[in-house]
Amino acid sequence: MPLTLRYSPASPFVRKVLVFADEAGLADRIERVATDVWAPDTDIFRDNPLGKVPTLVSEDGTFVGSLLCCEYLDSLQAGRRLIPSAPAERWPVLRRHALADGIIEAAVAYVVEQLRRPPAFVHQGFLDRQADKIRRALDALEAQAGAFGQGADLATVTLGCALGYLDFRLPALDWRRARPALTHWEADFGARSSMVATRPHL
Ligand SMILES: N[C@@H](CCC(=O)N[C@@H](CS)C(=O)NCC(=O)O)C(=O)O
Repeated sequence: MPLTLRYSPASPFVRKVLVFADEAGLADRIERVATDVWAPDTDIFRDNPLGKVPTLVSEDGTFVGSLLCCEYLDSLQAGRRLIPSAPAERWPVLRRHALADGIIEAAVAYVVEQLRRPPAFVHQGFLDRQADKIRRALDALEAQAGAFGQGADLATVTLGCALGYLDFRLPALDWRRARPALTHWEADFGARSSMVATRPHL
């Protein structure tokens, strides 16, 4: 049975699952079903009561949320795990993942506030709060960038997608400024075929 991914080409959370699948050698098994979760007649609720992408439908059930999708994909692959199980590797990867995932979460909240609300209701204080979260998390990751390496794991995949989303939706944030280590890391990681094949678009 194929793995069916409810998918949107602009979603960084979906991209995370696609890059993870590719890095795990499972890209061929994923069947994408284009899904506009914002369309009034969307049928996403059939698979996900929360109305979100990514949602991964498999013979083992439906997986909701990017982390769970990645965990499931990792369990299907025979190679090196992208979510390590040995504690010495596992906790650093999961801690970095939480920061990178939080950047995506804040960036998506920013974009939704800006694009989905009538302009008169957009709350500048809310936008500033999200931008501050992003900046602080980037600074924390900048300080750790030496430990990332160029290999793919849950954290690096998520960080690559977070930075790609900032370029795509929030270029004015200028995340590269004063962050040379992340800039250098992203230039290499962003050139991986899994990243190039999943560049966000509308
Ligand atoms: N924590 C979830 C967040 C997923 C999410 O927020 N997806 C957005 C698209 S980027 C969505 O479907 N939003 C629709 C909504 O919030 O109703 C994950 O890791 O997958």
